[in-house]
Amino acid sequence: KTGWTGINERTFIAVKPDGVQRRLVGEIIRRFERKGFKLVGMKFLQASEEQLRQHYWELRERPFYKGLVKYMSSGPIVVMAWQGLDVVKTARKMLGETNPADSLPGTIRGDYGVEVSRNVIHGSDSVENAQREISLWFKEHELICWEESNELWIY
Ligand code: FUP
Repeated sequence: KTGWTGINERTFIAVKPDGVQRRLVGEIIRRFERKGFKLVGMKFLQASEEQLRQHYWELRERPFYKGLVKYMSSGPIVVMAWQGLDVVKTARKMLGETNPADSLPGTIRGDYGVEVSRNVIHGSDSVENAQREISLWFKEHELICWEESNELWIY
């Protein structure tokens, strides 16, 4: 578990099909970059229902589960792993509440969402779930541990 909390904490973020179709991918990446978090994994893919059933396993008894899996597999998504101090909790703040109607302006769902079932973005709700979700969506070699170069890029 060492290395997963503190400054090297990681969270799993996904731009949902509505977010991709509404061209919000760049805006979402921009917010995480400007906040200061580090991108350590990213893929564009159309997920299978099976993968989504695993991802949302904890919600399997909920009435919206079937529809959620269908919608999430209905089009491409962008899956990302972001790293930084307290990133799980901070990312949840940046996302807003599950229901966009309860989300303050300034949050991603507050600024871009309307409906709970089309809420633009997913973010892990705990460090444990972040670990589980990152290993569900990424192979080990797809996560890049990179450091800033001390080369000068501007002349
Ligand atoms: P969150 O952690 O904010 O993603 O919220 P949940 O894990 O409770 O729900 C997962 C997803 O299920 C939400 F992003 C949207 C969907 N959902 C509904 O469609 N209806 C609901 O009443 C609650 C959640």
